[in-house]
Amino acid sequence: METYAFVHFGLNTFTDKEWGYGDADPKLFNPSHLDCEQWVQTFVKSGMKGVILTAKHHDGFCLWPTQYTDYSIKQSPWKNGQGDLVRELADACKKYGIKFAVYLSPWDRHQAFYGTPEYVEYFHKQLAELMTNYGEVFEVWFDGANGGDGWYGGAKNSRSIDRKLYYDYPRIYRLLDKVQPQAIVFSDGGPGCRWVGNENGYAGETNWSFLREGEVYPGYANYRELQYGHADGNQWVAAECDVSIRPGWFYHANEDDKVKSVEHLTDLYYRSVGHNATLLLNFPVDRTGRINPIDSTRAVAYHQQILSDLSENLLAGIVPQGSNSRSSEWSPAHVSDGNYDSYWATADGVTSASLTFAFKKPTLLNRVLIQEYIPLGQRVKAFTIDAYTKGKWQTIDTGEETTTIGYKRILRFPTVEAEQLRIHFTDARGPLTINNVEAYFAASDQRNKDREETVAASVPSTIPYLLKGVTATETQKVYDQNPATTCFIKGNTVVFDLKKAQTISSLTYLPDQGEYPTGLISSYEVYTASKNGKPQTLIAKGEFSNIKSNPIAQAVRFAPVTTQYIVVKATRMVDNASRIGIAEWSFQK
Ligand code: FUL
Repeated sequence: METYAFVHFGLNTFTDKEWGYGDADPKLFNPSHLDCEQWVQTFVKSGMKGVILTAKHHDGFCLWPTQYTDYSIKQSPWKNGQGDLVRELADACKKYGIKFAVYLSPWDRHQAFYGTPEYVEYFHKQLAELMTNYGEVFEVWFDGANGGDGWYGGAKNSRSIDRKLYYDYPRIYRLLDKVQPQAIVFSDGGPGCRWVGNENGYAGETNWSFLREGEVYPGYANYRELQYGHADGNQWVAAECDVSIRPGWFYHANEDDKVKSVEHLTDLYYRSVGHNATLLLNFPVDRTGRINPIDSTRAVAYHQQILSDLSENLLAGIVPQGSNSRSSEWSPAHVSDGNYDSYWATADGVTSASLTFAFKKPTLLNRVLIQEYIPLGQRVKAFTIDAYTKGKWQTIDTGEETTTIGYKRILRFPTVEAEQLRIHFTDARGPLTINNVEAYFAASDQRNKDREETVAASVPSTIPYLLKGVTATETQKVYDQNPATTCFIKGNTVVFDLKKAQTISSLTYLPDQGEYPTGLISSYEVYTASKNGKPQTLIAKGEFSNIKSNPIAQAVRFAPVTTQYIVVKATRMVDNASRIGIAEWSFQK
């Protein structure tokens, strides 16, 4: 399906949170102009082939009138409690011809019995309800997050479950095989498709659609390897790149100026779809119940950009020369015949061969698209792209590892003028089966590889401060507006000296931005402090939700307080880290 949409919408939209604790009042859910057709029309215009809705997020609030809990839209003022959002979206999808799917959070911070066998029954029944009442779904999204803390019917404690066994997934798969056999099951390790190991929207340049069966589970420590897959895996679990068009998954008005740019989205397309993965682009529907115009405009413009980049296939109609062919039935002509089910194959044992396309006249190009015939598996391990210009062959430097291909690989490179183009497959797991090769000249040759880091990292400027017990050079790192520098502080407290008594009403924390960030605060308490850093009055207390998977800047707002000293206590650290890592920290009036 290449690209499809995600929608995060629910009580969090109205409480301005990323993870609800499970105690928010359902009456807060009251979109003024909810319009699922507006969502779907946006997706269609953005080239998306389907949509996945957060029917229930971690807070347990259900967007359909489930018969198994009252914690749902039934108790909201929206349509006087008579509405069914899942139905409205499913209907809109049918009307405009895209596919429909649901996200159902296994973790539920509302239910008192979360953690007991009774909850598992509840979860399975809810799934059955969604799977039998709303028509065909193309995917079922089981989120791997199980953060522990929650409201749990008022118990307000922390619960841990066995992530591998608790939810009884084998029984879920049996249900799905029966009622929705076509549905792809998403989770960290599949079995249908896998998380790509980041929430930034890209897969590795090397990306195998395999995992070693049974190895990956929610909470899997080496999750970053999911970007690449397992070269020696024995299970087909293609990568899906989930990313939000804004830093957060849910709508926050203060992110209106942080919607990803057209260049950024275009770049993500090349690094997801162009890296043998799918792109699952999230739209945080706003409080009116519509996709914000900033987001819809960007999404449509990004799609236009891709259409324009890849508009005229320069290889159409050129029959290439192959250095090997299994037989005439699998001739090289099949890679440019526009038919997905015909392909070029090499003879048994031939795992290295080339295809050469001769242009009628010297031709400018800067994109090459290659597809393997994946019904017969993913095979190519390495290749080069060579251009023949003015009497000699030269390998094009794509700036990427030219390793795997899979369903689709798209390479971008500085424009070359070529008389001939050669794809040299140098190594493969078996005979080559290539079904398509295309080449393009994209007029706008944008490559903004590091753009997402800058967008995610922008933190408002701060009123000046010193950090107690930390050198000036180290302190500098936390307010230099440079997300690449991180200050690490031993222990679990940080004391800020604002130099004089100041009135503040919010703070923003940007954690370490490294590829494997460390020192992430997941729960905090903020106090006014005495001169020597002793906590006095509690100002704010809460969690930095989802910080491990999506380490974006998070703001905390509180009643204005006037103080010179502030102490921040990390009451919980990701992976029980023994030091706090801060890329940026700021206080605002
Ligand atoms: C994560 C969740 O914790 C986030 O809130 C979001 O739903 C994202 C898509 O998956 O695991």
